[in-house]
Amino acid sequence: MAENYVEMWKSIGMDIEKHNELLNILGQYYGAVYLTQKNRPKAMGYFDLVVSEIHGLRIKELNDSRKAGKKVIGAFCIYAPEELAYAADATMVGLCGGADFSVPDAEAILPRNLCPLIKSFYGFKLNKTCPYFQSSDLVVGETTCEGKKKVYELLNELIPTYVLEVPHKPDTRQGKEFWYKELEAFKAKLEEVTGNKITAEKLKESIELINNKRKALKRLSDLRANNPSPISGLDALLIYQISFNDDVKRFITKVNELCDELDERVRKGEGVTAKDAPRVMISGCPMAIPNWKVHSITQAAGASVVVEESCVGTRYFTNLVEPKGDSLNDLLWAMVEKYSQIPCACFTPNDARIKSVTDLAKQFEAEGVIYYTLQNCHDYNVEGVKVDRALKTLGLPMLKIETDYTMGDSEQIKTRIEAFLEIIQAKRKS
Ligand code: BJ8
Repeated sequence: MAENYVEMWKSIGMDIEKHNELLNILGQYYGAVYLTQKNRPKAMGYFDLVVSEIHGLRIKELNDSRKAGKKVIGAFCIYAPEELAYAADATMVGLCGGADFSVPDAEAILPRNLCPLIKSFYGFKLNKTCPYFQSSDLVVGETTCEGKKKVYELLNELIPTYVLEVPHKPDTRQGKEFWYKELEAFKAKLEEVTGNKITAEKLKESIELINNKRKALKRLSDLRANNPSPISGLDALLIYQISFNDDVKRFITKVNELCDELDERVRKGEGVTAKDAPRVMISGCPMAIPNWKVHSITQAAGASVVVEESCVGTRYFTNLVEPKGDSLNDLLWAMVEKYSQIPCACFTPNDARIKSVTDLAKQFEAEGVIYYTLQNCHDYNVEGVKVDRALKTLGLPMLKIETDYTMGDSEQIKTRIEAFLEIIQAKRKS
Protein backbone atom coordinates (compact mmCIF):
# COMPACT_ATOMS: atom_id res chain seq x y z
CA MET A 1 0.00 0.00 0.00
CA ALA A 2 2.73 2.46 1.08
CA GLU A 3 4.18 3.26 -2.38
CA ASN A 4 0.79 4.14 -3.89
CA TYR A 5 -0.12 6.70 -1.29
CA VAL A 6 3.12 8.48 -0.44
CA GLU A 7 2.26 11.60 -2.44
CA MET A 8 -1.14 11.80 -0.82
CA TRP A 9 0.35 11.40 2.67
CA LYS A 10 2.88 14.13 1.91
CA SER A 11 0.11 16.42 0.72
CA ILE A 12 -1.64 16.18 4.10
CA GLY A 13 1.58 16.85 5.99
CA MET A 14 2.37 13.38 7.33
CA ASP A 15 5.75 12.27 8.62
CA ILE A 16 6.39 9.57 6.01
CA GLU A 17 9.30 7.82 7.70
CA LYS A 18 7.64 7.56 11.07
CA HIS A 19 4.37 6.54 9.45
CA ASN A 20 6.13 3.66 7.66
CA GLU A 21 7.33 2.42 11.05
CA LEU A 22 3.73 2.51 12.30
CA LEU A 23 2.39 0.64 9.26
CA ASN A 24 4.97 -2.12 9.72
CA ILE A 25 4.06 -2.60 13.36
CA LEU A 26 0.32 -2.56 12.68
CA GLY A 27 0.56 -4.95 9.75
CA GLN A 28 2.44 -7.52 11.80
CA TYR A 29 0.18 -7.13 14.82
CA TYR A 30 -2.97 -7.49 12.71
CA GLY A 31 -1.62 -10.62 11.04
CA ALA A 32 -0.75 -12.20 14.38
CA VAL A 33 -4.02 -11.34 16.14
CA TYR A 34 -6.62 -11.53 13.39
CA LEU A 35 -5.42 -13.63 10.50
CA THR A 36 -4.50 -16.55 12.74
CA GLN A 37 -8.12 -16.98 13.87
CA LYS A 38 -9.88 -20.08 12.59
CA ASN A 39 -13.27 -20.42 10.95
CA ARG A 40 -13.86 -16.72 10.41
CA PRO A 41 -16.98 -15.74 8.46
CA LYS A 42 -16.27 -15.15 4.75
CA ALA A 43 -17.76 -11.67 4.97
CA MET A 44 -14.90 -10.64 7.29
CA GLY A 45 -12.88 -10.35 4.08
CA TYR A 46 -14.33 -6.87 3.58
CA PHE A 47 -13.27 -5.74 7.06
CA ASP A 48 -9.77 -7.18 6.56
CA LEU A 49 -9.58 -5.11 3.39
CA VAL A 50 -10.74 -2.00 5.26
CA VAL A 51 -7.97 -2.49 7.82
CA SER A 52 -5.36 -3.02 5.14
CA GLU A 53 -6.49 0.21 3.44
CA ILE A 54 -7.32 2.16 6.59
CA HIS A 55 -4.49 4.63 5.94
CA GLY A 56 -4.74 4.27 2.16
CA LEU A 57 -7.96 3.99 0.20
CA ARG A 58 -10.18 5.42 2.94
CA ILE A 59 -7.92 8.45 3.28
CA LYS A 60 -8.00 8.87 -0.48
CA GLU A 61 -11.80 8.82 -0.37
CA LEU A 62 -11.83 11.46 2.36
CA ASN A 63 -9.37 13.69 0.56
CA ASP A 64 -11.13 13.32 -2.78
CA SER A 65 -14.33 14.41 -1.04
CA ARG A 66 -12.48 17.35 0.53
CA LYS A 67 -11.30 18.42 -2.91
CA ALA A 68 -14.95 18.37 -3.95
CA GLY A 69 -15.73 20.76 -1.07
CA LYS A 70 -16.81 18.37 1.71
CA LYS A 71 -15.42 18.88 5.20
CA VAL A 72 -14.10 16.20 7.54
CA ILE A 73 -14.86 16.47 11.25
CA GLY A 74 -12.76 14.42 13.68
CA ALA A 75 -14.24 13.25 16.99
CA PHE A 76 -13.17 11.44 20.16
CA CYS A 77 -16.38 10.47 21.84
CA ILE A 78 -19.73 8.93 21.00
CA TYR A 79 -21.26 12.06 22.47
CA ALA A 80 -20.15 13.93 19.33
CA PRO A 81 -23.46 14.17 17.44
CA GLU A 82 -22.56 12.71 14.08
CA GLU A 83 -26.11 13.21 12.77
CA LEU A 84 -25.44 16.96 12.72
CA ALA A 85 -22.15 16.55 10.88
CA TYR A 86 -23.76 14.47 8.13
CA ALA A 87 -26.70 16.89 7.93
CA ALA A 88 -24.11 19.60 7.16
CA ASP A 89 -22.83 17.36 4.35
CA ALA A 90 -19.60 16.70 6.26
CA THR A 91 -18.06 13.33 7.16
CA MET A 92 -17.25 12.43 10.76
CA VAL A 93 -14.28 10.22 11.62
CA GLY A 94 -13.03 8.80 14.91
CA LEU A 95 -9.68 10.01 16.22
CA CYS A 96 -9.38 8.08 19.48
CA GLY A 97 -5.91 6.68 19.98
CA GLY A 98 -5.60 2.96 20.67
CA ALA A 99 -1.88 2.44 20.09
CA ASP A 100 1.18 2.83 22.28
CA PHE A 101 3.18 3.99 19.24
CA SER A 102 2.44 7.69 19.80
CA VAL A 103 2.48 7.71 23.61
CA PRO A 104 6.23 8.51 24.02
CA ASP A 105 5.79 11.58 21.78
CA ALA A 106 2.87 12.75 23.92
CA GLU A 107 4.80 12.11 27.14
CA ALA A 108 7.43 14.64 26.04
CA ILE A 109 4.75 17.23 26.82
CA LEU A 110 1.99 15.65 28.88
CA PRO A 111 2.27 14.05 32.34
CA ARG A 112 2.96 10.32 32.19
CA ASN A 113 0.21 9.48 34.67
CA LEU A 114 -2.55 10.29 32.22
CA CYS A 115 -4.96 7.93 30.44
CA PRO A 116 -3.20 6.19 27.50
CA LEU A 117 -6.13 6.90 25.17
CA ILE A 118 -5.57 10.63 25.61
CA LYS A 119 -1.80 10.40 25.30
CA SER A 120 -2.19 8.22 22.24
CA PHE A 121 -4.42 10.63 20.28
CA TYR A 122 -2.45 13.70 21.28
CA GLY A 123 0.79 11.94 20.31
CA PHE A 124 -0.67 11.02 16.92
CA LYS A 125 -1.36 14.67 16.18
CA LEU A 126 2.10 15.68 17.40
CA ASN A 127 4.00 13.08 15.39
CA LYS A 128 1.84 13.45 12.27
CA THR A 129 1.26 9.75 11.70
CA CYS A 130 -2.54 9.67 11.83
CA PRO A 131 -3.97 10.47 8.39
CA TYR A 132 -7.44 11.00 9.90
CA PHE A 133 -6.10 13.84 12.05
CA GLN A 134 -4.24 15.22 9.05
CA SER A 135 -7.44 15.09 6.97
CA SER A 136 -9.70 16.76 9.53
CA ASP A 137 -10.87 20.33 8.96
CA LEU A 138 -12.17 20.63 12.51
CA VAL A 139 -12.04 18.35 15.52
CA VAL A 140 -14.74 18.19 18.13
CA GLY A 141 -13.88 17.39 21.72
CA GLU A 142 -16.16 17.22 24.72
CA THR A 143 -16.07 17.93 28.44
CA THR A 144 -16.35 14.34 29.61
CA CYS A 145 -13.29 13.50 31.72
CA GLU A 146 -10.78 15.99 33.10
CA GLY A 147 -7.82 14.67 31.14
CA LYS A 148 -9.50 15.02 27.77
CA LYS A 149 -10.91 18.42 28.61
CA LYS A 150 -7.49 19.90 29.38
CA VAL A 151 -5.70 18.20 26.50
CA TYR A 152 -8.21 19.70 24.06
CA GLU A 153 -6.82 23.12 25.04
CA LEU A 154 -3.37 21.96 23.92
CA LEU A 155 -4.75 20.22 20.86
CA ASN A 156 -6.33 23.49 19.77
CA GLU A 157 -2.79 24.83 19.35
CA LEU A 158 -2.25 22.18 16.64
CA ILE A 159 -5.65 21.92 14.94
CA PRO A 160 -8.93 23.87 15.30
CA THR A 161 -10.70 22.16 18.22
CA TYR A 162 -14.31 22.83 19.16
CA VAL A 163 -15.35 21.59 22.60
CA LEU A 164 -18.91 20.54 23.38
CA GLU A 165 -19.92 20.91 27.00
CA VAL A 166 -21.55 17.65 28.07
CA PRO A 167 -23.91 17.87 31.07
CA HIS A 168 -22.86 15.36 33.73
CA LYS A 169 -26.40 14.94 35.08
CA PRO A 170 -28.09 14.27 31.73
CA ASP A 171 -31.31 12.88 33.24
CA THR A 172 -32.31 16.22 34.71
CA ARG A 173 -34.48 18.77 32.91
CA GLN A 174 -31.72 21.37 33.20
CA GLY A 175 -29.17 18.86 31.86
CA LYS A 176 -31.35 18.19 28.83
CA GLU A 177 -32.04 21.86 28.17
CA PHE A 178 -28.32 22.53 28.39
CA TRP A 179 -27.55 19.76 25.91
CA TYR A 180 -30.20 21.12 23.53
CA LYS A 181 -28.40 24.48 23.57
CA GLU A 182 -25.06 22.76 23.01
CA LEU A 183 -26.51 20.95 19.98
CA GLU A 184 -27.78 24.26 18.59
CA ALA A 185 -24.37 25.86 19.08
CA PHE A 186 -22.59 22.92 17.44
CA LYS A 187 -25.06 23.08 14.55
CA ALA A 188 -24.16 26.74 14.05
CA LYS A 189 -20.45 25.89 14.18
CA LEU A 190 -20.87 23.17 11.57
CA GLU A 191 -22.83 25.51 9.33
CA GLU A 192 -20.01 28.05 9.61
CA VAL A 193 -17.26 25.50 8.88
CA THR A 194 -19.03 23.72 6.03
CA GLY A 195 -20.93 26.68 4.57
CA ASN A 196 -24.01 24.43 4.46
CA LYS A 197 -27.33 25.06 6.20
CA ILE A 198 -28.63 22.21 8.35
CA THR A 199 -32.30 21.96 7.47
CA ALA A 200 -34.90 19.74 9.11
CA GLU A 201 -35.01 17.66 5.95
CA LYS A 202 -31.23 17.12 5.93
CA LEU A 203 -31.17 16.29 9.62
CA LYS A 204 -34.02 13.82 9.26
CA GLU A 205 -32.09 12.04 6.50
CA SER A 206 -28.88 11.87 8.51
CA ILE A 207 -30.73 10.64 11.60
CA GLU A 208 -32.09 7.79 9.50
CA LEU A 209 -28.64 7.05 8.10
CA ILE A 210 -26.96 6.87 11.52
CA ASN A 211 -29.91 4.95 12.98
CA ASN A 212 -29.37 2.37 10.24
CA LYS A 213 -25.72 2.08 11.20
CA ARG A 214 -26.66 1.55 14.85
CA LYS A 215 -29.33 -1.02 13.85
CA ALA A 216 -26.83 -3.01 11.79
CA LEU A 217 -24.37 -3.06 14.69
CA LYS A 218 -27.10 -4.10 17.11
CA ARG A 219 -28.11 -6.90 14.75
CA LEU A 220 -24.52 -8.11 14.79
CA SER A 221 -24.32 -7.83 18.55
CA ASP A 222 -27.58 -9.72 19.13
CA LEU A 223 -26.36 -12.61 16.97
CA ARG A 224 -23.53 -13.11 19.45
CA ALA A 225 -26.06 -14.08 22.13
CA ASN A 226 -26.30 -17.46 20.36
CA ASN A 227 -24.35 -20.38 21.73
CA PRO A 228 -21.95 -21.04 20.13
CA SER A 229 -21.38 -17.47 19.00
CA PRO A 230 -21.19 -17.33 15.18
CA ILE A 231 -18.40 -14.73 15.26
CA SER A 232 -15.45 -14.14 17.54
CA GLY A 233 -15.31 -11.29 20.03
CA LEU A 234 -12.18 -10.05 18.28
CA ASP A 235 -13.93 -9.82 14.92
CA ALA A 236 -16.96 -8.07 16.41
CA LEU A 237 -14.68 -5.60 18.20
CA LEU A 238 -12.91 -4.84 14.94
CA ILE A 239 -16.20 -4.03 13.24
CA TYR A 240 -17.22 -1.72 16.08
CA GLN A 241 -13.85 0.02 15.76
CA ILE A 242 -14.14 0.35 11.98
CA SER A 243 -17.65 1.82 12.36
CA PHE A 244 -16.08 5.15 13.34
CA ASN A 245 -14.04 5.52 10.15
CA ASP A 246 -15.62 3.71 7.23
CA ASP A 247 -18.03 5.18 4.70
CA VAL A 248 -21.38 4.89 6.50
CA LYS A 249 -23.59 3.58 3.68
CA ARG A 250 -21.07 0.98 2.54
CA PHE A 251 -20.42 -0.07 6.13
CA ILE A 252 -24.14 -0.66 6.79
CA THR A 253 -24.41 -2.85 3.68
CA LYS A 254 -21.33 -4.89 4.62
CA VAL A 255 -22.38 -5.40 8.25
CA ASN A 256 -25.81 -6.60 7.12
CA GLU A 257 -24.21 -8.98 4.58
CA LEU A 258 -22.07 -10.37 7.39
CA CYS A 259 -25.16 -10.75 9.58
CA ASP A 260 -26.92 -12.72 6.80
CA GLU A 261 -23.99 -15.13 6.82
CA LEU A 262 -24.08 -15.32 10.62
CA ASP A 263 -27.83 -16.03 10.55
CA GLU A 264 -27.03 -19.01 8.36
CA ARG A 265 -24.35 -20.18 10.76
CA VAL A 266 -26.78 -19.92 13.65
CA ARG A 267 -29.37 -21.94 11.72
CA LYS A 268 -26.76 -24.67 11.23
CA GLY A 269 -25.58 -24.44 14.85
CA GLU A 270 -22.09 -23.43 13.74
CA GLY A 271 -19.86 -21.20 15.78
CA VAL A 272 -16.31 -20.06 16.27
CA THR A 273 -15.83 -21.38 19.77
CA ALA A 274 -16.73 -24.62 21.46
CA LYS A 275 -20.28 -24.68 22.83
CA ASP A 276 -18.95 -25.12 26.34
CA ALA A 277 -16.46 -22.22 26.14
CA PRO A 278 -16.86 -19.83 29.10
CA ARG A 279 -19.00 -16.86 28.06
CA VAL A 280 -17.41 -13.59 29.06
CA MET A 281 -18.59 -10.00 28.88
CA ILE A 282 -16.09 -7.14 28.75
CA SER A 283 -17.22 -3.88 30.34
CA GLY A 284 -15.52 -0.54 30.79
CA CYS A 285 -13.32 1.89 28.88
CA PRO A 286 -13.52 2.08 25.10
CA MET A 287 -11.02 0.07 23.04
CA ALA A 288 -9.97 2.22 20.11
CA ILE A 289 -8.32 0.56 17.11
CA PRO A 290 -5.77 -1.20 17.36
CA ASN A 291 -6.40 -1.97 21.03
CA TRP A 292 -7.05 -5.73 20.85
CA LYS A 293 -4.97 -6.83 23.83
CA VAL A 294 -7.54 -8.07 26.32
CA HIS A 295 -9.81 -9.65 23.72
CA SER A 296 -6.97 -11.59 22.15
CA ILE A 297 -5.67 -12.83 25.49
CA THR A 298 -9.18 -13.80 26.64
CA GLN A 299 -9.93 -15.60 23.41
CA ALA A 300 -6.58 -17.41 23.39
CA ALA A 301 -7.32 -18.61 26.93
CA GLY A 302 -10.38 -20.44 25.55
CA ALA A 303 -13.22 -18.07 26.40
CA SER A 304 -15.87 -16.65 24.11
CA VAL A 305 -16.18 -12.86 24.42
CA VAL A 306 -19.88 -12.42 23.78
CA VAL A 307 -20.50 -8.70 24.38
CA GLU A 308 -18.75 -5.41 25.11
CA GLU A 309 -20.46 -2.95 27.44
CA SER A 310 -18.38 -0.11 26.02
CA CYS A 311 -18.55 2.92 23.76
CA VAL A 312 -16.83 0.71 21.19
CA GLY A 313 -19.70 -1.69 21.72
CA THR A 314 -23.24 -1.54 23.08
CA ARG A 315 -23.15 2.03 24.41
CA TYR A 316 -22.77 3.26 20.83
CA PHE A 317 -25.68 1.46 19.23
CA THR A 318 -28.19 0.51 21.92
CA ASN A 319 -30.50 3.50 21.49
CA LEU A 320 -31.72 5.24 18.34
CA VAL A 321 -32.72 8.83 17.69
CA GLU A 322 -36.52 8.63 17.58
CA PRO A 323 -38.12 11.94 16.57
CA LYS A 324 -41.75 12.62 17.50
CA GLY A 325 -42.18 15.18 14.71
CA ASP A 326 -40.50 16.65 11.66
CA SER A 327 -39.47 20.13 12.79
CA LEU A 328 -35.86 21.00 13.55
CA ASN A 329 -36.90 21.45 17.16
CA ASP A 330 -38.43 17.92 17.28
CA LEU A 331 -35.33 16.41 15.69
CA LEU A 332 -32.91 18.14 18.05
CA TRP A 333 -34.99 17.11 21.07
CA ALA A 334 -34.95 13.52 19.85
CA MET A 335 -31.17 13.78 19.72
CA VAL A 336 -31.12 15.17 23.27
CA GLU A 337 -33.09 12.13 24.44
CA LYS A 338 -30.86 9.65 22.62
CA TYR A 339 -27.57 11.13 23.75
CA SER A 340 -28.79 11.45 27.35
CA GLN A 341 -29.10 7.67 27.36
CA ILE A 342 -25.39 6.99 26.76
CA PRO A 343 -24.23 5.97 30.22
CA CYS A 344 -20.66 7.32 30.33
CA ALA A 345 -18.90 6.93 33.66
CA CYS A 346 -18.33 10.70 33.73
CA PHE A 347 -22.03 11.03 34.67
CA THR A 348 -23.28 11.11 38.21
CA PRO A 349 -25.13 9.16 39.33
CA ASN A 350 -24.83 6.65 36.52
CA ASP A 351 -27.41 4.03 37.45
CA ALA A 352 -28.30 3.49 33.79
CA ARG A 353 -24.89 1.94 33.22
CA ILE A 354 -25.22 -0.44 36.16
CA LYS A 355 -28.59 -1.55 34.82
CA SER A 356 -27.17 -1.92 31.34
CA VAL A 357 -24.33 -4.16 32.60
CA THR A 358 -26.71 -6.48 34.45
CA ASP A 359 -29.24 -6.53 31.59
CA LEU A 360 -26.52 -7.42 29.08
CA ALA A 361 -25.08 -10.09 31.36
CA LYS A 362 -28.51 -11.73 31.41
CA GLN A 363 -29.24 -11.31 27.68
CA PHE A 364 -25.88 -12.77 26.66
CA GLU A 365 -25.80 -15.38 29.45
CA ALA A 366 -22.38 -14.14 30.52
CA GLU A 367 -20.76 -16.31 33.15
CA GLY A 368 -18.27 -13.65 34.18
CA VAL A 369 -17.33 -10.06 33.47
CA ILE A 370 -13.89 -8.66 32.74
CA TYR A 371 -13.97 -5.08 33.95
CA TYR A 372 -11.55 -3.16 31.76
CA THR A 373 -10.12 0.18 32.80
CA LEU A 374 -7.34 2.16 31.26
CA GLN A 375 -4.70 3.38 33.67
CA ASN A 376 -5.61 6.72 35.26
CA CYS A 377 -9.21 6.60 34.09
CA HIS A 378 -10.73 7.47 37.46
CA ASP A 379 -14.32 7.52 36.22
CA TYR A 380 -14.39 3.91 35.03
CA ASN A 381 -12.05 2.72 37.73
CA VAL A 382 -14.21 4.01 40.59
CA GLU A 383 -17.47 3.02 38.93
CA GLY A 384 -16.15 -0.55 38.91
CA VAL A 385 -17.06 -0.73 42.61
CA LYS A 386 -20.76 -0.36 41.86
CA VAL A 387 -20.61 -2.66 38.84
CA ASP A 388 -18.98 -5.35 40.99
CA ARG A 389 -21.68 -5.02 43.66
CA ALA A 390 -24.44 -5.30 41.04
CA LEU A 391 -22.84 -8.38 39.46
CA LYS A 392 -22.54 -10.02 42.87
CA THR A 393 -26.33 -9.82 43.23
CA LEU A 394 -26.51 -11.94 40.05
CA GLY A 395 -23.86 -14.31 41.38
CA LEU A 396 -21.45 -13.35 38.59
CA PRO A 397 -17.69 -13.07 39.16
CA MET A 398 -15.86 -9.97 37.96
CA LEU A 399 -12.18 -9.60 37.15
CA LYS A 400 -10.86 -6.05 37.13
CA ILE A 401 -8.03 -5.33 34.75
CA GLU A 402 -6.33 -1.95 34.74
CA THR A 403 -3.85 -1.61 31.94
CA ASP A 404 -2.33 0.62 29.27
CA TYR A 405 -1.34 0.09 25.64
CA THR A 406 2.04 -1.52 26.24
CA MET A 407 2.43 -5.29 26.06
CA GLY A 408 4.59 -5.54 29.19
CA ASP A 409 1.74 -6.84 31.36
CA SER A 410 0.35 -9.33 28.82
CA GLU A 411 1.71 -12.40 30.63
CA GLN A 412 0.35 -11.21 33.94
CA ILE A 413 -3.07 -10.49 32.40
CA LYS A 414 -3.03 -13.91 30.75
CA THR A 415 -2.39 -15.62 34.09
CA ARG A 416 -5.18 -13.67 35.77
CA ILE A 417 -7.67 -14.38 32.97
CA GLU A 418 -6.83 -18.09 32.99
CA ALA A 419 -7.43 -18.19 36.75
CA PHE A 420 -10.72 -16.31 36.22
CA LEU A 421 -11.88 -18.85 33.63
CA GLU A 422 -11.08 -21.62 36.11
CA ILE A 423 -13.37 -19.92 38.62
CA ILE A 424 -16.12 -19.90 35.99
CA GLN A 425 -15.55 -23.60 35.24
CA ALA A 426 -15.59 -24.43 38.95
CA LYS A 427 -18.88 -22.54 39.38
CA ARG A 428 -20.44 -24.68 36.66
CA LYS A 429 -19.64 -27.82 38.63
CA SER A 430 -20.85 -26.49 41.99
S1 BJ8 B 1 -19.03 8.58 26.30
S2 BJ8 B 1 -16.41 6.58 27.70
S3 BJ8 B 1 -16.25 7.77 24.37
S4 BJ8 B 1 -15.91 9.99 27.19
S5 BJ8 B 1 -10.36 9.38 27.86
S6 BJ8 B 1 -13.09 8.61 30.11
S7 BJ8 B 1 -10.77 6.10 29.14
S8 BJ8 B 1 -9.73 8.78 31.25
S9 BJ8 B 1 -13.11 7.67 26.48
FE1 BJ8 B 1 -15.28 8.01 26.45
FE2 BJ8 B 1 -17.21 9.48 25.44
FE3 BJ8 B 1 -17.43 8.56 27.89
FE4 BJ8 B 1 -17.63 6.93 25.85
FE5 BJ8 B 1 -11.42 7.36 30.85
FE6 BJ8 B 1 -9.44 7.89 29.22
FE7 BJ8 B 1 -11.18 9.80 29.89
FE8 BJ8 B 1 -11.94 7.87 28.32
